[in-house]
Amino acid sequence: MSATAAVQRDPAPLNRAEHDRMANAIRALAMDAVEQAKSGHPGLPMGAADIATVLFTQFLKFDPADPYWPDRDRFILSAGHGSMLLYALLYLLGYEAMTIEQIKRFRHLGSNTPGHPENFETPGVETTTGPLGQGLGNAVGMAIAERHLAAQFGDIVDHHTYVLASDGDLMEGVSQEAIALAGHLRLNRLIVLFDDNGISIDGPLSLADSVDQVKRFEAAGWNATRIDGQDPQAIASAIANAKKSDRPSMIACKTTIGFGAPTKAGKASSHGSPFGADEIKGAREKLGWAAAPFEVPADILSWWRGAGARGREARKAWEQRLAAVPMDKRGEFARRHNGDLPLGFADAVRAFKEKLIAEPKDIATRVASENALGVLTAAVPEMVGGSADLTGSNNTRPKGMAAMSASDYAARFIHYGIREHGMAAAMNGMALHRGVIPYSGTFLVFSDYCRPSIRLAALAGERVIHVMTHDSIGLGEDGPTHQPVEHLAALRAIPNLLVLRPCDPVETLECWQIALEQKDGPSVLALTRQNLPQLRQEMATRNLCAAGAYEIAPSIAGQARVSIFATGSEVSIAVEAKKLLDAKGVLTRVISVPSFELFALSDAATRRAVIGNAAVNVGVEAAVRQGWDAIIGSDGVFVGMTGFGASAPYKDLYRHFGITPERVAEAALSKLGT
Ligand SMILES: Cc1ncc(C[n+]2csc(CCOP(=O)(O)OP(=O)(O)O)c2C)c(N)n1
Ligand SMILES: [Mg+2]
Repeated sequence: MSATAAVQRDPAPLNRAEHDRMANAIRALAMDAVEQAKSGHPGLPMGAADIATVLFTQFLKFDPADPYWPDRDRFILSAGHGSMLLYALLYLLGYEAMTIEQIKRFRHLGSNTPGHPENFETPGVETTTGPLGQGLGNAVGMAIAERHLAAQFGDIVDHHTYVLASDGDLMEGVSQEAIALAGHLRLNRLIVLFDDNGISIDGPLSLADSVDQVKRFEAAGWNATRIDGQDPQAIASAIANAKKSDRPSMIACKTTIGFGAPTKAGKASSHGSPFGADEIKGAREKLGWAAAPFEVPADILSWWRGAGARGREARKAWEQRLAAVPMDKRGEFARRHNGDLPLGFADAVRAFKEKLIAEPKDIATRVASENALGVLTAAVPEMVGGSADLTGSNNTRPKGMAAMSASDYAARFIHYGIREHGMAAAMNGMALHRGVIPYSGTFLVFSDYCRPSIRLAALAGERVIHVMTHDSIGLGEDGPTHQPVEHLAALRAIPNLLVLRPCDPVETLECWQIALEQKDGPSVLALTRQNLPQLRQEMATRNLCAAGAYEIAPSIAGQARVSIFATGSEVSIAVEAKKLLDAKGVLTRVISVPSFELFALSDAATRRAVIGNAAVNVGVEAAVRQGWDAIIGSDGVFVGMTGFGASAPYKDLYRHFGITPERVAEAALSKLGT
């Protein structure tokens, strides 16, 4: 039997000696790369090498020749610190981009082997992990996307999502949200391999944890089991069973961190630092690994490459299945997978904008968003909405949108439950899976509960859209616990995140258009609870919000002495203030600033023209000043919040905190010295 044929027996286990040598190749590469980089985490790759070898040689459906094949199984290394496990696998399996040179340059600038896995750097890496728990949350979203698309497209979508999760992943709170959601939706294509090594950085897990993880998963509706994670037969039969389950599965694989290291195995000291020459020498002896650093014996490499070639047939078979799908459906699948919006999208936006102009309405922007969603979700069938138990408040469920459940995966609205973090992490996974555009709903103040996932969406360049309503003291009586004041500034601080705060129904539609067209990054739509006047009453085919800032109310004659910049609900206050100032002969203009980020992207001349050269610049936003100086200058006047809000009807709050047209006009006049 040839070496290649040996690994093509599927899913029968390899013989033990072959298995051990293949797993040891991972261990050796991990030790060597960490040693050379003088930093990194050898413990996890060494402990989990047996799990990975069984999964990748016998079960995982993938093809290194086409890393983005839509129907591949997804493998998520949630414990991103174990990145060398993944890089070793990609190299051994024959992913072209993962050369031994890249492994040698682990953790160095410009390599595709960064400290923690980044999907945008490395073909074969499905998501960006490192912050523990996020990968597990992403995987739930991928498993949702898989079931959803399978329900819509049939057997051209038919794959599993596997996760390798560590103690840390399961200790993080977000894992509870993810697990509960997956169990509830009975995502049986989701299989979590728990690297149950009982060790974290501080030492044995017993220092800080005594949860029975198997019982915990079972309580959430999973199929869960415990095995010896160093025994390839046990691993293979547990995965085979999990694939038959009607629920998501968790396999607690008892492993030894740093397996093979003579003095550090089983200890926290193997977690996150190079072993040193002596320990590596001892490990090589113990594992029977005689090859030089970064060398993999030819027979072992060819077994691995054989395992890498295993999925080619499956991909070809899939291509045939796809070819048999009627052309329009196939085209639709490809469009969604590529992330291109439907051809009719721009027309749908324009037609709806004309309608908004023809029938102006003084409504809250959250209601304007619901109205826009009615049109947009009809035009863009890949939009999958949701809310973290605030559906009626966030207005994210347009009429007629059915709720997803274990018996209806084709439905497009997800009741995420009170799980903002799990929701945001799952949305990242949905976007990375491709084929869906997820949008969510919660209150803006709870963006804090989503923030770690929003940050990763921004880093990884994922199109997820967060609808965040109740975006200021304007929410009123619920009081300061629910009134965001620093959140706009905090979100604007995240690179590659668009923060969009529209002022009326037309801007709301434009902001939705921007968010949907933003293929390589996330957006937050900050929307009001309270009604606002419709300020935009003239048709503009162009998306005015796309400039980030534009003059919404020009000076009535000649040069303005005051420029008022405002966002969202404060734009109408600015327009009222302008009337007061104009009446006093102080010519004023108003600039709506729906997005600081987009404005910052405009060229300097455009920015200068929009900012203008009035004697006084005033900024108005019911939030803290941080970030505003870039627009109004450090000598600009800011009317907003300086601390937390209060509980009262919203009009009383605006008066109480001095965010009124009168106060804005006074502030401008006093700065003018008149
Ligand atoms: C949210 C988050 N907090 C802290 C860390 C830093 N950190 C990296 S690994 C780790 C825990 C290591 O334990 P475990 O998850 O069991 O991994 P193992 O040591 O077994 O490989 C911690 C605290 C992190 N990566 N993410
Ligand atoms: Mg551990």
